[in-house]
Amino acid sequence: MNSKESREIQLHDFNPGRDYFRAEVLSGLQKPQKELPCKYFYDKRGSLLYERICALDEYYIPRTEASIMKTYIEEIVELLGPRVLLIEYGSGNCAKTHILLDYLHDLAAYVPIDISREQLLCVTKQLASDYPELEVLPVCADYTSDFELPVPKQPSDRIVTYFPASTIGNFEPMSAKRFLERIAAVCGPGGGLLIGVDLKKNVTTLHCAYNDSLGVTAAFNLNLLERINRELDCDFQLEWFEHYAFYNPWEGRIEMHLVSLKDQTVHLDKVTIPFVQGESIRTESSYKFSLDEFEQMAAAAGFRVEHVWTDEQQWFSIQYLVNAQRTSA
Ligand code: AVJ
Repeated sequence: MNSKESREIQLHDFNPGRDYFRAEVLSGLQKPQKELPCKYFYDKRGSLLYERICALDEYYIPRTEASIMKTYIEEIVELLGPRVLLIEYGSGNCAKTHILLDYLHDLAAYVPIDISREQLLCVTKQLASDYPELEVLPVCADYTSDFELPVPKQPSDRIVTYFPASTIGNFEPMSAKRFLERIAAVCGPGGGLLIGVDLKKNVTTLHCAYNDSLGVTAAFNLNLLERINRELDCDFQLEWFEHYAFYNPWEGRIEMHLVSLKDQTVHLDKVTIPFVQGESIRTESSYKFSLDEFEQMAAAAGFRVEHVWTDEQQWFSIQYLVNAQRTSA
């Protein structure tokens, strides 16, 4: 067996499966404010549409985060230290991770976690050829639910968790705190969390970022209904729903909705779900933070903010959080 074969990628699969998907969709559509979990955006087509969103001028997050990472990469890897076990939540196409993998010295192993199995397998194969010496341990899971982390062959000096792209903004505040607490437990006393946090800014920029002129975000949003029709045998008529995203200043979040353009009913299994004209399904929240707000949320979850890097306009931040018990690095 040659070395290529021995590096066959073993996927640690905790994907919750269709029944869990059906149950979450049914309970969301029966709430007074109908809602659908945004994690289900990322089927094969959804992941491709998200990549297209990341290339849009209006959607400033990826390029701003990448520019901060490129500017401060030496400082960042200095702070993370050697022989790190890097665990990434929501690795997606790993485009953001390459710069870390290039600079982090003698990485013990890399654990990409994502709910999109196809993309995870394809990305992991690419990583195996880009970084032949690196042990890559992919985990297909809904990281908001329970799953087991794989154990790398090599020992590591510390665990660094990586959560870029301000996906933390998709959690409601209490769930965000609970999720950060779970990550703090994974990091342990000597570890840390490198996280991307989108900051509050002028509303026009935010509005345009989620209502791009090419309609890619609208397609990304509507694709969720197409997926539910295909995988759960539902009968949403997509032409009778419209993408609607706005900034909610009271909550400090972007809200994405699908608005029903007429009175209609949708059927899932034997359940009939009525919609009145103008009624919406909330499909995503994207909270935007001030540095103080995020520091307070991190502290409530047992983290201390060790360092913050931002772009000149303070539109976005990359933050390194360490266990609050730990005295400074
Ligand atoms: C990557 C999940 C953070 O909330 O901005 C992009 C997803 N939604 N355009 C975000 C998204 C609409 C994005 N996250």
